[in-house]
Amino acid sequence: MSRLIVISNRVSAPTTAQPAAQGGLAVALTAALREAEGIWFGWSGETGETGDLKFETFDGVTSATIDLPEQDVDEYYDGYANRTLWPLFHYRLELTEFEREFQGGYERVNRVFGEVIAPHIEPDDLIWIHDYHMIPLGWVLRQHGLTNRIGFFLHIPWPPTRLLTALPEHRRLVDALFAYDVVGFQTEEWLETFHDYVTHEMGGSLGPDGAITVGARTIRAIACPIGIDAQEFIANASSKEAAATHRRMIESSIGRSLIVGVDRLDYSKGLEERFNGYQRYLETRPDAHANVYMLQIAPPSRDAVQSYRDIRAHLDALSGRINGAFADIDWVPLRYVNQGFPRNVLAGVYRAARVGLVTPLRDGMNLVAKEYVAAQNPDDPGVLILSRFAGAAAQLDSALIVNPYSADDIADSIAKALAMPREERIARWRPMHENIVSEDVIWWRKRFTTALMQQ
Ligand code: GDG
Repeated sequence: MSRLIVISNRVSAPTTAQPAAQGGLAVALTAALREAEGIWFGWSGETGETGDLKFETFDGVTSATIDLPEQDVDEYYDGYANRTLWPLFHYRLELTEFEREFQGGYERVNRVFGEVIAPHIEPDDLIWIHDYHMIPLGWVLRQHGLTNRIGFFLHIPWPPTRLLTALPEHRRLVDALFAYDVVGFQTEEWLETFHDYVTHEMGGSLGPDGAITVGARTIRAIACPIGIDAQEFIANASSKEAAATHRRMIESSIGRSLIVGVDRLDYSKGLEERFNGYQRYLETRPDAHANVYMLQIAPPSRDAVQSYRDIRAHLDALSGRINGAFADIDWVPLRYVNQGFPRNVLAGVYRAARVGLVTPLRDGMNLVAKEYVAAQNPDDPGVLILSRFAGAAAQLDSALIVNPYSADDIADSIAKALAMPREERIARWRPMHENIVSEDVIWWRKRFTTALMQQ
């Protein structure tokens, strides 16, 4: 059996410092690495001289990391990845920064990764590279003479051609994708926008089974939606900790229905628009005040980047205004919490919530939507309100689908969700649950690696 090599910006395999794999992706890839005796390569998250790879084998899985000098972190990670590609690929041209140094740092770090990783690759290893931080890495590895099967999976949206062409050197970035054998996107929609670029900007042609030819090179591009570790999450939801959290939420809500949001603090998640939608609900339904409250969990992320500090300040002010305007002596309409919680606590929160509000402005997939569904009580499930612009909406189409830019649409959907009879809640929840169980993260991993092996 070939070994599996995973390469991503950060490694989330279990280590001595972090003994349990965190999150579905980590769990799925860790299981595959353990079976295939593979290695997970990436940045350690530490700043320092690059030096040699540090290997650690823990619980049957080997991870190998390097440190990066401060300049590389600034230009590659905070710069090109998070100030150029992330906003551009989430359709936020006005937040996108175009600096030549960022691109230089990005390509330099990808070259460094290639140099340090290539000597550890064996001829029949299957290589799977993840996400926008590492787009050129397959090409770099080819320059080192590797002829292995190499796949790339993009976790975020693929932007429309007219947006992507705003990126200086966009063609160079996309050309690099043609070093892979298989390129995976979260949804058919992102795959179609990729096709559009290839046919209009590169003169490429589309063939059967996802084949795409540009010049002499043919690759395969597929839609391969990521799932969650459904069994793990269902078990989480019935754990002791989840039950204790559930009780705590019910007690503290004194009979009011809970609406929950859980997101990294990121402008792509539509938090400001969500708060505005909730505010519209409170303004237009004064009779409902006694019956409802909202909890937004939003652990801060990427706070080295100014646009993230800005969104945080906006949300602080907005949540304060909403509570100032609507709170009563015994009721706070919005609990806004800037910290992370363990996964089984989250599962208990999801289960206690009558409504899951997931309203990103643009999202590759959105795993919170899937986790919310997985955590529900089958006999009395809550209602998922889901943005049409989340990749997850293609699979979870029996959710209440909303336009996240419309405060009225969000407000009306909250009202509809809270009034929804149990039979309708069950009828909407069941097909979503079936999808989450059948197309889980293991299914995703197998689908991608099978495509890669067949190529
Ligand atoms: C990218 C793409 C795509 C959140 N708060 C806490 C916590 N979380 C966990 C959630 C969920 C994960 O973080 C977030 O995943 P998302 O999919 O919602 O979003 P991104 O971080 O933007 O992920 C996205 C994903 O990659 C996978 O391909 O779906 O579109 O943007 O699992 O539960 N976890 C814990 N405490 C928290 O407070 N433990």
